[in-house]
Amino acid sequence: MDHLWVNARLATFDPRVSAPYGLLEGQVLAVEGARIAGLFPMDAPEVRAFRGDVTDCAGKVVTPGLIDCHTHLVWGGTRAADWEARLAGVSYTEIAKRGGGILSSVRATRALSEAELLKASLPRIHALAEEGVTCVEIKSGYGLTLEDELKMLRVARRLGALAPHLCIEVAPTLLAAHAIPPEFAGRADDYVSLICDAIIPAVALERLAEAVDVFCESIAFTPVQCDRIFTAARASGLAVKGHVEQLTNSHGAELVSKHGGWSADHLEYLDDAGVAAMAKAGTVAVLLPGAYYFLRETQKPPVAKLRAAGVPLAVASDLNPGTSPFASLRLAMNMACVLYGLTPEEALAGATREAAKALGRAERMGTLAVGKQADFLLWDVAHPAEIVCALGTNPLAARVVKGRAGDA
Ligand code: DI6
Ligand code: FE
Repeated sequence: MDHLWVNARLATFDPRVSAPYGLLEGQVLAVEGARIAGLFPMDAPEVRAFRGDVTDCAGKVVTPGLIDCHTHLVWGGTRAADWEARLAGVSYTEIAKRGGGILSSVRATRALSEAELLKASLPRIHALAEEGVTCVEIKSGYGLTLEDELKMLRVARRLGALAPHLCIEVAPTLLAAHAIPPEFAGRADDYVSLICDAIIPAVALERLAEAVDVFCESIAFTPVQCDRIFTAARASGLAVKGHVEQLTNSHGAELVSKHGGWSADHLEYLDDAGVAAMAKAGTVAVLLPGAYYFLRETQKPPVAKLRAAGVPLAVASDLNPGTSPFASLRLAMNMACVLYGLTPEEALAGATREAAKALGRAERMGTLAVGKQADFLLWDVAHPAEIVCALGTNPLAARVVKGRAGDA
């Protein structure tokens, strides 16, 4: 042990701790290098005998670092005009069919160099970090050519290498199957072949992504096409996940589960068979209430059924230029409570422990427990639920990543 964080109220989110939030009062968090080495009561002999660095948490609530397990935070351009059109009554689907929506972000993203794209993305990742995000998933999907998808993933990788001053881990995901690019209009299967035969192998070779995502939807890719993509992903050693049942039910969650996917995301139109398949496969449900809110959707994901079936519930921002244009995981957690009926404890678990599962990082992150990476946050709050409800101010007092403290 080389550093003790004393006088802490540890919201561990460790399922072995039965108190709400896994809360342990009056604790010492011991760090050795980049790992959590122990959790002790204040009067433990290990604490009394310790002669190294000590930080007094002064009774602050300490949580695991927040994990935003679903974002599209690298993009060019703006979709403000799309938003105006949607507010005036034009649907997301209609805008997409007119060549707007995702394809308008594709045009703007293709036009930017890697350096310009990095510059455009920096304020977004900074905003997430400032409110406590220590690990963020970033998808490609606004390039839709081999070169432009690789460009987006290289930007994601560079954003993750901005440590030590930013200190955020990036989990990159290939989402080449986000929309059918204009040059493949009417030839979607040919584009799927390009994804399977060229883009996935290139990304795997350069280790530019950990997982492959798809938009399985009436306005995007069919389950048969997504099945081909998942098969290619797994053959290249990549994990799979999917945007499924967001606007309609295509049985995408069953497909993701069949491939042992990390997560099925959105899920507004999920049916009972989808819930059962996810429960059986251990696939995480990633709830994205920001997109539900911005699309003024009225169909909610079947949260009660997912909970009853024991499907892990994660919460993410879905930060993207179209359907969820805000860089705040705290706001997404708040929406998960107000709009979807999660408890604040479930929302926080969804942005820590369950989000880690959705990124294949459950062994290393997501709870305060011995052996986990020492990513944790000190919050100036009297109750953990304040992290989720007290929006507009930032109660984050300190941020520790891999054992190293930075400014909040
Ligand atoms: N569903 C979403 O909510 C995002 N992608 C997706 O497949 C939206 C992306 C966008 O509109 O730019
Ligand atoms: Fe998304």
